Amino acid sequence: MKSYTPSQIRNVALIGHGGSGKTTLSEAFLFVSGAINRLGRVDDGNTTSDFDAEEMKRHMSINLSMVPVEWHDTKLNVIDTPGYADFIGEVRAALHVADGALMVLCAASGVEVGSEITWAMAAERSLPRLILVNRMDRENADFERTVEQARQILGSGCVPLQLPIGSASEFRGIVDLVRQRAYLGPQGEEGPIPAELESHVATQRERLVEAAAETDDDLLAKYLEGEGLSVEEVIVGLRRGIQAGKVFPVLVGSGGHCRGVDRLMDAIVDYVPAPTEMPACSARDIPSNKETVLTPDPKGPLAALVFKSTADQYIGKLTYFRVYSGTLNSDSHVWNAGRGREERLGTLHVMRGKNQEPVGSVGAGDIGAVAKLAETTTGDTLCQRERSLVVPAPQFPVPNFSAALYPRTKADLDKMSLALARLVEEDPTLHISREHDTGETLLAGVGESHLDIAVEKMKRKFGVELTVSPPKVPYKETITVGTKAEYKHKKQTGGHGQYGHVFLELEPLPRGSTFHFEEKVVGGAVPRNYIPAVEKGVHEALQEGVIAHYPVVDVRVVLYDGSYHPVDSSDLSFKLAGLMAFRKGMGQAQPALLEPVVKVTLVVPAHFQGDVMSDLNGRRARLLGTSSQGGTAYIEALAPLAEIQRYATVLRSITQGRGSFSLEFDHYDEVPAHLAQAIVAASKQQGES
Ligand SMILES: Nc1nc2c(ncn2[C@@H]2O[C@H](COP(=O)(O)OP(=O)(O)O)[C@@H](O)[C@H]2O)c(=O)[nH]1
Ligand SMILES: [Mg+2]
Repeated sequence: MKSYTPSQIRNVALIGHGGSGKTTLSEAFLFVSGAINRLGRVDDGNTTSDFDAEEMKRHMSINLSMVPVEWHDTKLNVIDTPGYADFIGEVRAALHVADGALMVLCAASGVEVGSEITWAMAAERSLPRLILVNRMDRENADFERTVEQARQILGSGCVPLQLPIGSASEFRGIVDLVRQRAYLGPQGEEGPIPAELESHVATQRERLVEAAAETDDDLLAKYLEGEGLSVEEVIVGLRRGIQAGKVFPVLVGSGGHCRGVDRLMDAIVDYVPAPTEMPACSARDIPSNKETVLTPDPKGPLAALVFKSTADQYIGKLTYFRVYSGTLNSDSHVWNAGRGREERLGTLHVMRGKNQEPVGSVGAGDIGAVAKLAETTTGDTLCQRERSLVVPAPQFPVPNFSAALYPRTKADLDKMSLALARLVEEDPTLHISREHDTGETLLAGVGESHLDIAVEKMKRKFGVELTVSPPKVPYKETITVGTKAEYKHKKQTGGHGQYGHVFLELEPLPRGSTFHFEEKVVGGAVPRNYIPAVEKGVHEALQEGVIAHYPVVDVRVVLYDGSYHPVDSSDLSFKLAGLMAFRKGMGQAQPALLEPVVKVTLVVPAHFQGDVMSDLNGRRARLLGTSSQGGTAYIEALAPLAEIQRYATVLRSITQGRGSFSLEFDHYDEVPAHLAQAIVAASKQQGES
């Protein structure tokens, strides 16, 4: 691949709902630009972008992938992204390093949930956005309807830059409203605008010119005076509007049939800003801890941000980076500023799907990859040791759908933790934790399919087979009234006997106070040296309560009396006496089951608020507060963990994927009696099996 200056580069992410045709479009880019001579199909599992085994199997994108396209004198670093909600982390990463986004809409389905969500993510980063009304060849394709929807939902700045000629099976070509030319047939041959479209073209062009004029006072004055704007002026005006996030030009085409694809690539060149036109990237200078701005100067100080890492069983770890300033060279030493470590780089590559093309260097504004870095992971910055810089990292969604993992065999157990570590390194939206009370290894992800795919990956990539189940709820037990209990441990076998005798007082403590042990023994009824043994025994008893073997919390235990035997007493005897006395006492003290209660913080579109709250009601939740702002409702509630374990799936279905939430442990609370019985029964059954 040729080398390109920063002003010849366009970093553009394809975003949109799953199935809108992004991957097919990226394949069409390669085909039309002459990079490949055979057009792969998603359904045949042979596209450049969906190269991962899981993607090929499922016929959908799961990971972001790089599809660089050389178009005339420009390099388009197209980043194809998945559209399904579970893989939203990949979209985040792609948008973080893109200078513009191309929203792909299906002409038949219009604006869908995935379109809205990814659009909002691009808006959050104030990225310039173009829209493609794609799959225009499909039955029920409707350009006007889709544009109207886009104006309603995505913003009034959506304005057609092109018009389709015909639709569905009659879709023949496109009209470029700026240049007022038609492009027809598979080759996009230039021709006159069909007569029946002329008046429509005129009105739509007026709208476009107006949008262009509104971006600049001089242009607007000229426009209002009735002077026509030149093609150049319209382009300049539109560019300005697009960069300011006020104008979103709408194009049309069919990626599957390669229609309109050449004009679309022209539009990307014309309207997506080059790295040199983007607001300067701010970075932190480590020694001075001050913010500094980076310009995309290949001769500037090096700053390259890692936005994606993959683990491949053959090539090992692969690290994708975008250079914001300076030039990264093959076979060089760089500094990982955040970790304070040196990295040795081997050969740098330009990735196209899974294909690597070795390059000597990757300059400012461009994107590349390098294999086998030892110290660096997603979010890290590579720089020069003498100029330690950190570029802000992408923020990934916090995973809140968990499953417990069980290795199938001993061999799987041995390999499991290393493989999980690599899996998590590849995907920052996966988290591994160990739940202390239940002893389970938990894998948290964005949703159910996300975890399913992670588990399949563990098998395919790392040869580790896992069984997955919903996590056990870490219940606890406590007492609800005070009581006293006595226990005498006495055994007379031949030789040395055993003797330990204690009186304990048990008292409930407020939630969250765990356990207190005190002794108030008078007159040496229990000699000093045996008291630690009694405490140890009580401690042991706390590990498994009398209701269902869950740990016991929130009790105060006072050792207040007892007796001993000068020969037969020992630590062991007193420990056993403490343990048994506690168990006995707990049985008397109206023991209760406690469950974890979490704080749920929700952000949902206001019109779903009622449905969300009534569902929460059914989950024994307690509302803490609600507020709303600009069509968005914010809800805070407390809910038992047991009711909320699969909430990611639930909320998605209630809000059609538009709601989000986070969970945070809050406190333990008593399980209502009618539910406790079922939990005890289940735990007994588990103990027996
Ligand atoms: N008719 C038609 N089908 C298309 C077009 N583009 C993609 N498809 C089909 O739509 C489905 C989803 O396409 P894909 O590229 O995977 O969409 P993505 O999820 O946005 O990447 C596949 O079955 C494609 O063959 C198109 O322009 N026209
Ligand atoms: Mg795709």
